[in-house]
Amino acid sequence: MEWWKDEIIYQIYPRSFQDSNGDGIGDIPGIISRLDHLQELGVGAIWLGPVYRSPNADNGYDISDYMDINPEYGTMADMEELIAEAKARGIRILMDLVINHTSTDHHWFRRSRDKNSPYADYYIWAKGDDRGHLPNNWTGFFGEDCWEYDPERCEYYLHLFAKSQADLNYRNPAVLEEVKDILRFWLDKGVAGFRCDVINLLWKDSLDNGKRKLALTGLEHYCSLEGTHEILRELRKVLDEYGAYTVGETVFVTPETARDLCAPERKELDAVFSFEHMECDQYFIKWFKRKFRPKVFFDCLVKWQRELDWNSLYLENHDQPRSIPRFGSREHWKESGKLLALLLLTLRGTPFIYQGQEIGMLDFDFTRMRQLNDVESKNVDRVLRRFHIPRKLRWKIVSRTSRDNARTPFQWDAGPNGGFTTGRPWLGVNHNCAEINLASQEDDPDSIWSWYKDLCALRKEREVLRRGDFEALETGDQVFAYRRALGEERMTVVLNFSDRPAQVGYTGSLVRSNYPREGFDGALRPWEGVLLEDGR
Ligand code: ISL
Ligand code: CA
Repeated sequence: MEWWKDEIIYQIYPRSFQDSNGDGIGDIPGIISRLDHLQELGVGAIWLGPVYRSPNADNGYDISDYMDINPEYGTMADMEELIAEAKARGIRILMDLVINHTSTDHHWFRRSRDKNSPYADYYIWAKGDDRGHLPNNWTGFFGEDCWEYDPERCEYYLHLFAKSQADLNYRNPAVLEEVKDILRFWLDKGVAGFRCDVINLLWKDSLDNGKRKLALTGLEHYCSLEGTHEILRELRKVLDEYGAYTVGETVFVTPETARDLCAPERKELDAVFSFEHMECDQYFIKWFKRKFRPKVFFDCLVKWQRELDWNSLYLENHDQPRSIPRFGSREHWKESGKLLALLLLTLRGTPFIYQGQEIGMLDFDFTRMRQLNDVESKNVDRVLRRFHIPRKLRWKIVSRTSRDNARTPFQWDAGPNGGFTTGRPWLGVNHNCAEINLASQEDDPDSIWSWYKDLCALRKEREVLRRGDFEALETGDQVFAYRRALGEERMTVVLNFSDRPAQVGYTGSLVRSNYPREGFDGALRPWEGVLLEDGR
């Protein structure tokens, strides 16, 4: 039935959505209490960040029990209630499937330390050489090397992410069977599918040295390899028994490699999250920022629209800074927030809205390293310190890219802690919460929130916005224009990504503008976006 071609998906970062018991940590009962918000927005599914048992070295992306709930977030009964309450509102739940690695607290890992245990080969163990060198020269995603010595087993284990996230060994067929059990466990509980964490890294072809690079040396030995495709096809058989949906988080994919992961006939994933449009303001990795150039961004979006028949769409998630200061303008907060919404909700694909995006939340406004929680930020700061980078520059690099930018608690109202908690929040609430919060936008028909609601409803109403073909009309230094077409229906989107006005030649009857206006005469104000209709 391909419901994901008609629905919008909302991403919840559980730790920061809504606290229900005053311990400062968002939780499942908190999410249940806010389901009406999501129903009002008009979303058809939730991608729920990891809520499994976890020591939280990487906020749940380090799982110690896949079939249990982190007590900080609630109980299994709470989780079952969430699934049922969401269903009652027509909202599906997608779980976050983190199977490239487990926490080193997982009982598989603890027992894997013993070479004679049945779990001995669940992870990627290797010996260093005689001179005490690491097994190879690979470097990990969080800026450090990716081998850790285990004194009990007297070997190193591979961790592409944090030290306590040990990579699973998919050469061992037992591991894949375990994963199938995890899938069945959650699908039997009624979840509708999974967002699959770094899913194109599962298969490592060898542990040979990699080509030396500034970052991620070794990538060619584990990124999007045939072994991974085989695993995905195996898992798909289980998923198909339930008609489940999967979107894979896939790093370093091109349209070609993405197609191999999600073209329908290959029976692997239903969609991927590609990163290319998130990389237009950086050199190779995110620590090296460059100026955002709209044209590069537009061309990238167009390329992906053209090359894949269907894919996921997103401008924000829990790993990326907020989109308004990045692709829009703080000075034109409301207009550019609405413009980005218009973009997200009129492209072809499944739109994902990240919590807080619908009210225009901005990057965190911390001033000191110790206010940050993100394991990645801390690692990178440590690495930069090792290279004697001065504190001020370190802070500049880390603060602009820290994943905590988008992880601050949801700003529900202007009360203490933005209505997120009555206690002390686990991560600071942005100081702008008196101005930017849901309550202040709810009764305002001109707010970012009202605009999101309106566009979600419009997309529901107009099939051309969901299923229509995409055709690029213009990718300029400032203006992006494209058309959606289905049968006789035509809709044109014209977006001005600039503080300066623009003049364009597109015509049609005005359906929406993020400024008050009657008809459309081709003159766009700063950060104005219009949706036009013709040929109906
Ligand atoms: O943050 C990143 C890009 O800006 C990446 O390096 C990120 O770590 C990568 O995209 C993988 O992300 C996923 O897996 C990680 C976890 O920390 C992230 O939160 C998750 O989205 C390890 O499980
Ligand atoms: Ca709580």
